[in-house]
Amino acid sequence: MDPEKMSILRAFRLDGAPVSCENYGCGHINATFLAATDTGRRYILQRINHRAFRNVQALLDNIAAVTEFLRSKTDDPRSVMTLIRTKDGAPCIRYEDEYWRVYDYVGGTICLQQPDTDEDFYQAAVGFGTFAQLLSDFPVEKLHETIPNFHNTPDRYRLFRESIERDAARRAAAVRTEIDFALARESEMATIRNALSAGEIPLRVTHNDTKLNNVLLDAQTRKALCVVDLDTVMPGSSLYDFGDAIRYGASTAAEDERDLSRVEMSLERFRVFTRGYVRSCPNLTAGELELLPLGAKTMTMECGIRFLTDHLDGDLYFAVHREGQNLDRARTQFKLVSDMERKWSEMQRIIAEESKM
Ligand code: GN1
Ligand code: MG
Repeated sequence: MDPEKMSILRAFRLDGAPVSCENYGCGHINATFLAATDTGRRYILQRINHRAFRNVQALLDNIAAVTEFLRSKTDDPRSVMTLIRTKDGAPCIRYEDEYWRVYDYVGGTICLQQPDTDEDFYQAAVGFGTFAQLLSDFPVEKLHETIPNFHNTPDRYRLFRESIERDAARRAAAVRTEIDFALARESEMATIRNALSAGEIPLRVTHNDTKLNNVLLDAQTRKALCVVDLDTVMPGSSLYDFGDAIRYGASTAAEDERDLSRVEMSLERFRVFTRGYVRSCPNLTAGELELLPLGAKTMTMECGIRFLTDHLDGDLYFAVHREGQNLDRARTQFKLVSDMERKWSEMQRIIAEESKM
């Protein structure tokens, strides 16, 4: 094991001495490692990306508050992430200008990149829906915005326009079609933000990054067990969580698929996720239910412009493993948006049917 990680791990209150530490998972922002000790215990070690999360203390305060709250509502310790403190009692350590933290590893779980079956996706909805439901009486004003304006779609458009103007990596001319596709939908994409500002839909504690791989399923029962990746838990809208989950998990292909003919939004997956989400978070208002299809479209569009912005900037934010990967990601998102537009009336019908049950 490299000596740097060894001494970082040693700063935490682990059960046993660290013996191994390997790359883990496929997040685009933080660096994640799976560590083990000589007693056989496993831990998740993460280097927090403090260029994305500017206020690491605020982020850790949020996580501590939310996990404590969730723990008070459940008997199953595996269902909530546990932050491990350092030997000094701190929630992270600073090591050469980087921040590191450790979580208990939740064993006996599976983490999927795509649902194997509809039931898996239903369980993801139960995981995220239950998370929202359990946090519905958490005092939302106590949470910091760990990334200001994270799902403020009009602001994402503002940054997108600035990147087009700047054209730092000289890539704008080659992606004019994609740019025009996004700009043509700009005004519609402000609807949710406006509804939230006008108080037409409630501000809630939301996860804000509800990719399928951010909910762990129990390996034996294959039921939703634990919601992970809590860095973006902050005040938001249920439409963000619903929408982001559809964007990722209802797609028939990977987020960076290059063959766009394989990318579609599955109506069957849309239905099962809706069913799981509305059943496990039954206090969604009529206003929220009506906007669910637009939640899916807005989050998909927003993620697409974030990928395209980063492509224009020269790949500074999302980790890329090959040239053009952010552009490929943007294109899958735009393909999904087009597909949703084609399937719009069916999406609305599904919401009406599933929210009556
Ligand atoms: C990032 O960290 P990860 O990979 O779970 C991003 C999300 C995007 C997602 C796209 C803090 O999530 O907002 O939807 O990539 N997280 C942050 O795959 O920007
Ligand atoms: Mg993640």
